[in-house]
Amino acid sequence: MGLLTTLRKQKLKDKEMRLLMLGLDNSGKTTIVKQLLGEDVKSVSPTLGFNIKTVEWGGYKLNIWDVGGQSSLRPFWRNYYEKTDAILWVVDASSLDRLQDCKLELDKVIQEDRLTGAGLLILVNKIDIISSDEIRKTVLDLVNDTLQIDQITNHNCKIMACSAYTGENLKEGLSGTIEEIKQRLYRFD
Ligand SMILES: Nc1nc2c(ncn2[C@@H]2O[C@H](COP(=O)(O)OP(=O)(O)OP(=O)(O)O)[C@@H](O)[C@H]2O)c(=O)[nH]1
Ligand SMILES: [Mg+2]
Repeated sequence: MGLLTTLRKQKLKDKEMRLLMLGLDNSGKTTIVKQLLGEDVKSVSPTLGFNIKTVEWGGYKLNIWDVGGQSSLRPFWRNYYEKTDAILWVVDASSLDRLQDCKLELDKVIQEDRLTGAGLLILVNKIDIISSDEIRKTVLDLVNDTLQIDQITNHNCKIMACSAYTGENLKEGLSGTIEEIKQRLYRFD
């Protein structure tokens, strides 16, 4: 039996998924993981390397790789691509002036061969700072247009506004991505 077949069989047995969380620094990646783990969301500091956290999700083990997003750390992102089932790309709704930078980085990531086939969930985080539904929609449209989501064809891409502070939309957003991974990887269960 080849190594890849063995790895796949082990993965099926363990019911594991590997989620890679990326995005510019300060967008809220670590805070999102804390919210998912039920930890205190108000005590975070910039990630200088990476953290791996495991979240139980309906009988599945989600291994979430949370990687620091500062520009000096971005060249290291490629070290984490292997065997990724989905990319969680976090956008900062309070820092829309950085959207072009965000687009440049996202483009590099989605063109990576090693990430081909991985799902892509764009989480527009910190939506709690905007209470008006109309402005929220305007922000989502702006992110959608600037990141040119419609033109992403090599990944199954979804976009969702969320808040790591309140937890709003976080589980709903993730569940779609997890269902999509299940159908791809575990369809013979
Ligand atoms: N208002 C609001 N602030 C948030 C939210 N999520 C994160 N923050 C704040 O944004 C800042 C950055 O959060 P982090 O989780 O450290 O961001 P990060 O993306 O992990 O940053 P790096 O590790 O440097 O890549 C912190 O001050 C958080 O408290 C949110 O949903 N709403
Ligand atoms: Mg972090």
